[in-house]
Amino acid sequence: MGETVRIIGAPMDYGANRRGVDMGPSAIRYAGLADGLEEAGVDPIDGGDLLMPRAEERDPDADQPSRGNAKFLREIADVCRRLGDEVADTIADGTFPLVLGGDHAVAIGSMHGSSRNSDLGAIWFDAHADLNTPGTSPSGNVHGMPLAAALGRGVFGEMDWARAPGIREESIAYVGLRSIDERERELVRESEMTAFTMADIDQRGMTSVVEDALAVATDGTDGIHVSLDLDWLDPKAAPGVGTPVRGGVTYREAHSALETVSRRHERDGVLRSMDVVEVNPILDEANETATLAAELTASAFGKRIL
Ligand code: B3U
Ligand code: MN
Ligand code: MN
Repeated sequence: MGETVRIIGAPMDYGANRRGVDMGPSAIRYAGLADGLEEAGVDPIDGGDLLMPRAEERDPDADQPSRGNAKFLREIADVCRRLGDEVADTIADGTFPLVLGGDHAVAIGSMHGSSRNSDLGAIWFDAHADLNTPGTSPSGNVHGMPLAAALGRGVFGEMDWARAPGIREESIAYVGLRSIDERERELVRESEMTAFTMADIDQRGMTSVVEDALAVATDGTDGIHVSLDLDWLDPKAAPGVGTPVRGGVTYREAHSALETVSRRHERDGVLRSMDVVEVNPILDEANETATLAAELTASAFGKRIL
């Protein structure tokens, strides 16, 4: 057996504007995640789910940051702190943390935990830039802000601790961007991150783009975090997400991307942590999106056709 992968469920939907992503971990497990990982040659263990307070019992506007709007900030801060500890403990045990969301705000916890004792690059597979702050967000939904929080941008009040200790902007690469807010566009342009949009994938092909993204994220770092938001895919392949955006990557392109990551991992052991987020079974067709999420995760860990 190869490496041991610890599955950590983070059934959180406080960061999303639609309820349902809290069922993501359950749907991805049901879709055969553990079997797929075994077929990929890794040893999966299930760490269960983090406990979540119910949103119905909470006030979304309690503890707003002094500037801006970030709904359920107190709850998200609490979950991400606990998740960060769990991710850090998992790595300290010599085990690989695989975080199942939940909305993309869970990445605040995984990146914090994963970068506590090492320099970490990141690849962000997403339709969205997730670089809003409480001051720029049009929605107040924290799932549009995890990269800002992890980079220490903006004022997050209750969650100002969230800056990921070992992550630098220049070690982050986006792949597949296609939906960016007006003010966010400037933030991305002015940042030191590398942004590969859908247009780059159209022109150059997925494999070459992901190889470049890997070069960015591994340059001068100890390893990388991969964050896979299922809305990265075209809604035809992944209909069960909270914020579908048309014109996304195809089923084959997605597998090709994660296989490219796994080839690099086999060679250099670069992968440190991963999250798979934004699966919403309520909006799905026959658990199709969770099934794809499980398959893509197996591809990332080396499952091959032949
Ligand atoms: N950029 C928008 C929409 C959004 C971001 N991430 C998702 N949706 N999933 C926002 O609300 O920040
Ligand atoms: Mn996202
Ligand atoms: Mn997204």
